[in-house]
Amino acid sequence: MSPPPPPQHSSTAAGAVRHPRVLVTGSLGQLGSGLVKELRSMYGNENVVASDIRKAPDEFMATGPFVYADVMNYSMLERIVVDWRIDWVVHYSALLSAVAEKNPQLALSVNMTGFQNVLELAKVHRLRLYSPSTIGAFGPTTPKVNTPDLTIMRPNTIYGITKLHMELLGEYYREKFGVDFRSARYPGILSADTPPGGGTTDYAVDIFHHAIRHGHYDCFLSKDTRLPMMYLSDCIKGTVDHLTHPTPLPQTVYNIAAVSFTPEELASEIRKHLPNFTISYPDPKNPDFRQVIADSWPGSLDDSMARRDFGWKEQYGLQNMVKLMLDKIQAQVD
Ligand code: AKB
Repeated sequence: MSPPPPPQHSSTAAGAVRHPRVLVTGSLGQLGSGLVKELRSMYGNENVVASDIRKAPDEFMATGPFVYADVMNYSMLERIVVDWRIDWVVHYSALLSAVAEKNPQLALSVNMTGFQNVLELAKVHRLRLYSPSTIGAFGPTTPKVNTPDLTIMRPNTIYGITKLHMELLGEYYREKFGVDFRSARYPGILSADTPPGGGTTDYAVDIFHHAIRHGHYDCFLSKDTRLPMMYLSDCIKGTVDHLTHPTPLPQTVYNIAAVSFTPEELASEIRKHLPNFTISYPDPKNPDFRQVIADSWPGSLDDSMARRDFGWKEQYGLQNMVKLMLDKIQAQVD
């Protein structure tokens, strides 16, 4: 690995400011690539080190540093933190709900050991650490409507269990060791450019590709499964605002959400643009394994604390999000 260039500075009325150096793990995933782009535009390409265990596409290599980082390997991570003089880590490496449920052992390693490693590094090297949680951290006994930040949390999926472990351990390190740990519970994220990676909410992205390419979608969830969702650019903005908030926030973990809908409501909105679009659902007697996961999650979140504490506010609701998704995917096909 070549040595990093000197830190980038920018001038302000008060003098020179050194930008934070940020390491993003899992940066080739649905969220990571957008966040890396945004942070590079804010802090300079050299100050944002993207990492993953796969080869990066050319645009990553062209705009800034990219390193191999196996989050299960503590000393490898520590070397990156030291060599690149990292100040903040955004930890995106994780197995999502559906993939985790198929491979619980791997989910325990990646989601729990990986998080424990970055948390310990944050303690030792005084790093700010942002790692997202999820609606999956709730469970079947959680109140389903307008679910608050603090409520019953008894997840029954391996994904949810690993994310609740993350929330609690991060909070413990914050209180016990003063680690600046921040987290938000993400809903399902929709984006046209980067595919989601094995979640239960992935139907809400797949549906657009199928609608445009085939005019039909075989949905794996039932027509009335209501889940909280958000457009990617809102998620990135909310994450950046949370990550960069200058003063300590009263809570460690916040709900953030934008819109809630069912597959049938999404299909109806798509039909306003593509009147011939059709959708089919599984036989209720033979549900997909992801139905059980979705049924254990809230249908809507109360995110008023995030709105109050770091100004969280979405730009996209169902109508403008559907239009944007269709326009973007249509442009990819043309
Ligand atoms: C998933 O479906 O697993 C994720 C999530 C809601 O955390 N998108």
